[in-house]
Amino acid sequence: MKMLFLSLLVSFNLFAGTSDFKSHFFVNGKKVEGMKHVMLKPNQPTLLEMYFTNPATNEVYTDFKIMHGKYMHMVIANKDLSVFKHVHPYFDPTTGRFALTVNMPFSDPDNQDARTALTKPGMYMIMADVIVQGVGMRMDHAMVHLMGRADSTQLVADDHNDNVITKYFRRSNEETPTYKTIFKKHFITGCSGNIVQFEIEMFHLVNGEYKPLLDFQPWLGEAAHSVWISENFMSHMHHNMPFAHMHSPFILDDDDDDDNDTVYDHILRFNFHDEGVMLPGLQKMWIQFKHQDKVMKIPFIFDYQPEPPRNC
Ligand SMILES: [Cu+2]
Repeated sequence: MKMLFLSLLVSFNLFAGTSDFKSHFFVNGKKVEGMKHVMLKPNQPTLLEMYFTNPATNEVYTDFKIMHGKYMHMVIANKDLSVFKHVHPYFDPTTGRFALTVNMPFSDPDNQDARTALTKPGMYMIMADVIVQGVGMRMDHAMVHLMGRADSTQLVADDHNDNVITKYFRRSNEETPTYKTIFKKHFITGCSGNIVQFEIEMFHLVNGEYKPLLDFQPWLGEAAHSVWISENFMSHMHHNMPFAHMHSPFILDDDDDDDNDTVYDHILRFNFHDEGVMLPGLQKMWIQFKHQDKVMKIPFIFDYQPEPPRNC
């Protein structure tokens, strides 16, 4: 018998500037102060650097915990959510500094997004999360404006039928789609918010037939990662950022035949406990997984109308 492990509630909200944590963010050596943004030319090699201090002692934190295979996860998204990049700045333990030069090619497969991170004009939010040893998970963000004419695209919900979105995707080197996805979401309204569950069935075209996709390769320790951001997220950054980062773990074979099989389900499952963080309205969510040595990125756009939490 295979035992299905429900995905753990491995999700978190974005909060910045706590009493034990202050972030210092630099773009091309220039400090980004508070809510101000930095003006940049698109497509130029751009150095992003960060370090973090304890405001009580002014000490620089140098001890970080690896989470999902990396010391830092960074998401770069533009205002209309047409651009989403997920990269991993490099950590120098002697100085406590994290750095990544974007708009440059990397051979690192976990930084394949870096080459095209800041290319399209418009306003961007750069969001970084770390775990400081002995302090906990902390996040911060900085704003960057890429000069030029920014043509914004309106979010439009994906076609759906009874709340189910069926979408097809292709690999960048292919002409026609070879992936089929069936996206479902469920809400459970509780006392302190909503549990939002996403279930995404994955299929891959094999010999002209869509077969359940079972050969996910581990990417950053999980079967898949996802990031969910609400429309107009930039106008809400003074509060909790309407941003969720979720993971879908591998499902292990527990048939006790000691062959140490790992059985992969073709359904990705992501959970988020929304305590009023996400904004009602349109949402965009990207799932990322590694398949046939390429990290795939698949977006979904859907409506979300959370119920007010029950008083109990
Ligand atoms: Cu990451």
